[in-house]
Amino acid sequence: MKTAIISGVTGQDGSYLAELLLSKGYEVHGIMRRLSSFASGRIDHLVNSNPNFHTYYGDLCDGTSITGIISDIQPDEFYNLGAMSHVKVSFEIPQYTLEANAVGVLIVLEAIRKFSPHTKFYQASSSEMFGVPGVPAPYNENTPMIPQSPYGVAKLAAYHLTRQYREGYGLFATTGILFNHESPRRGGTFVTKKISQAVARIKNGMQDSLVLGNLDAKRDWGWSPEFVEAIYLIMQQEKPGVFVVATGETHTIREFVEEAFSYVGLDSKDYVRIDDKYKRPNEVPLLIGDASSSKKIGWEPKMKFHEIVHAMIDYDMEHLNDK
Ligand code: NAP
Ligand code: G4F
Repeated sequence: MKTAIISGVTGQDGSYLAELLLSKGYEVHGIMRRLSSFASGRIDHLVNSNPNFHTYYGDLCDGTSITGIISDIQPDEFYNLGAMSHVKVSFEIPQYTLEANAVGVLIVLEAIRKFSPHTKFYQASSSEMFGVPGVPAPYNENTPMIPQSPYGVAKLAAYHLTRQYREGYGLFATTGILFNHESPRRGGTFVTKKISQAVARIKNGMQDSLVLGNLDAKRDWGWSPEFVEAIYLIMQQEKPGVFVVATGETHTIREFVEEAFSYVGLDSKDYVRIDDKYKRPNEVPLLIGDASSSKKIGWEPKMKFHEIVHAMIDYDMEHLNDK
């Protein structure tokens, strides 16, 4: 039985990846933070029912816990999905963002190097590492990376640490540069989920309006359950490297809003307001990916933009009273 550790197992991708690995016969060890309220809603169904799923308290900012878990389990694979993943919030807590998203990666890599060098390591890199306007699109692993947020800077540092441990120490340290990917499990403060939840609530008379920031930015939105399949494939390659995971299609936030409202028969102009508090000091105006590197290893996206919008709204319509 293969063993894997997932950091960030309580998150969107972590929960789908845990399901995928369990379905492939893995023993899965998830690292979760101790919080004062419950954050395990996405994995409760696994905790209670699957004997091959185990959880541990740990924090990427706490070397003792992470090093202890790695040296005890010495897994075949470590998927590093844990991160302070909100770009706007990273402007408000930049130091913590660097600690969790960059120093945290160093802690994991050092623990693997010292106590479990056979462990394959996957780093969750992000298209937010790109960001300069005027660079020819679509973006791939050779595109210049000049991030526009503390989040992007931290992810770029982690990207280079992963490369350096791969090249310097010969570790299987691999990475996927993933463009935005969504699902019903997306956190409620990311724009897609904020829109889909609001549309469901407005349609049912539970909310009057939706307040957003910049509607002109463009994002390449994919489907999280498909993107974790790419992550798994990247880890199964003979050699570690850099792989871009994207749909190759881009849409403005405005298009997402319009598609969402029109799906339930409403006009977005009647409900959407703009407030500068949701805008960022720096914005990445355009993201569109060239996923040739992932296509070469047999991965292709299937869910289309409008299907993603509709699936998220359908879910939120059915779960109106969920917290
Ligand atoms: P998410 O839903 O926000 O999940 C993030 C996970 O990281 C949560 O389980 C969170 O735990 C955990 N975490 C946060 N700080 C931590 C810390 N200090 N120590 C340990 N765990 C910590 O994010 P996601 O969408 O699943 O994304 C997964 C990874 O891919 C992240 O690294 C993200 O930056 C990266 N990424 C995401 C996208 C995307 O579009 N989704 C694109 C590119 C890259 P709590 O539940 O306790 O908060
Ligand atoms: O949904 P977002 O917050 O995602 P963002 O910033 O693109 O980051 C996500 O994707 C990255 C990959 O490219 C990941 F690495 C990262 O972890 C995260 O998953 O914002 C998308 C766009 C931005 O341009 C933002 O300015 O939507 C715009 N936006 C407009 N109004 C808003 C809002 N974003 C949020 N969160 N909330 C708004 O009210």
